[in-house]
Amino acid sequence: MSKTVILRGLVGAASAVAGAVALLPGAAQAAYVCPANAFCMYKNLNATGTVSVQAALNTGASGYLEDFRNSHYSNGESLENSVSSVVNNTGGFVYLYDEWKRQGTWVVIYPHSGTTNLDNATIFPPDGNPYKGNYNDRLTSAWIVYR
Ligand SMILES: [Ca+2]
Repeated sequence: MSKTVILRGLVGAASAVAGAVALLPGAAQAAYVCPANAFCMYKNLNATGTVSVQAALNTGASGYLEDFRNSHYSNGESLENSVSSVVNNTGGFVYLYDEWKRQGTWVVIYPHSGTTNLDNATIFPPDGNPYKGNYNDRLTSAWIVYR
């Protein structure tokens, strides 16, 4: 390999590193703000961390996601068993489930309710009375319903 080729390679690598750094969010960068009329799911509490704004839950009409294994955050990670907070800026009721296909226990997120952390939620069992519990990192399906 000639000296010229090696130098070109080094310059290319340096440019790639500079480009990657420019794309990385800064540590102090504000969390993604969920837009008006949108429903957003966040990996961390208090509407922080990587975010997911799923098309099926953001049409302005009722819709659902049956299996979070097929859905992802903006950084590419799976939603399955990892959502910690949600923001509901829509006029719909959002039902969040801990099993696929809207099965198992569920949590209700009321219309225009802003940020909800799932670590201290009111959980509804399929039968019996609702209770307070930890729903953090448990979501696997969701349903938005406009009444
Ligand atoms: Ca989480």
